[in-house]
Amino acid sequence: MKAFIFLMIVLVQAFSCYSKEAIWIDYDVAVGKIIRDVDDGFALFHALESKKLNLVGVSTIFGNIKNPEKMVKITKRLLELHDRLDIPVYRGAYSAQDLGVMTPAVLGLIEALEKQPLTVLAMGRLTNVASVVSLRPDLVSNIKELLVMGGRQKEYNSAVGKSEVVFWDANIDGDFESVRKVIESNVKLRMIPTESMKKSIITRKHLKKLNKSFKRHRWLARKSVVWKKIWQIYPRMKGFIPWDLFLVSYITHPEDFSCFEGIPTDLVKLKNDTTFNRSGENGAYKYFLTASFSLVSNFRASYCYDIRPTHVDEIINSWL
Ligand SMILES: [Ca+2]
Repeated sequence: MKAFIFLMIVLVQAFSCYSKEAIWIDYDVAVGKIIRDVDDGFALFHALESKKLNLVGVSTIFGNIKNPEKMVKITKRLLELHDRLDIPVYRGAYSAQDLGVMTPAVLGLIEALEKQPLTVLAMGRLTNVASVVSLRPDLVSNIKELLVMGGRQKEYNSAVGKSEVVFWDANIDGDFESVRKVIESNVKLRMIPTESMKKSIITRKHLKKLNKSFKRHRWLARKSVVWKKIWQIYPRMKGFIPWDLFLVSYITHPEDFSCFEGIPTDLVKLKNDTTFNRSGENGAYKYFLTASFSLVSNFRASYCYDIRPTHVDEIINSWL
């Protein structure tokens, strides 16, 4: 009888694992570091909180912090808070120069894709992912979909907040060569850009809720206070956009997103209208990852342009 019950438990666990969406997160987490974005932290939290997802692995990439090894440490802290240190974490590229280098992140993702199809969520520069599709093009078909935080429409100006900041697309601008490799791999690509997120912010109300919840939620709320204050000063908003969170929440709540499917997509030189000059001189022409039905391109992708206003409330409530 005991053996029968044990077998049933194993079968139920195996079934629940296979019925969940298998995902891989590649990110530049910085939550907990002073004056650094907390969004990758919110994304990992949602991946761990949701019962719909099976997080197969996590890899890190230069970006919010230069050293991806430090991000491995932060990730382990976040996994520990959820009692999920069983999930493997791999160090990725130190810079765009690592394109094509077999880092632990690249090897980890290759081995995971050899075992099963995965939805890959790219929340930082695309260097790790571009290395995988370059070194092992045979595995592109095992990437169910690649979600990227970035991109824009040709005709669209995505100014944010009362300061009307046009953010630079850090994940794209930080490594154009990798973006090019990814597009040319013909991977099934979905962009979740700033345009869709402009009204979806984490406010005091959300942090208060988290502060009344479990220890891990209180930790995240505490680490987000300074970041929220920065956004109040600039770009003058009541809260902050939790950018990367929406890659994970698209998988759990796709009905909340409005998207174009099969839209022509490419790296296109357009006039630089970003507020900061880090991605090229303002007014000069620079590359943007662009989606537009008026574009002539061999490549097609999906592009999400709006998120339901109640979405952030729903996601935070789903954790509690
Ligand atoms: Ca990120």
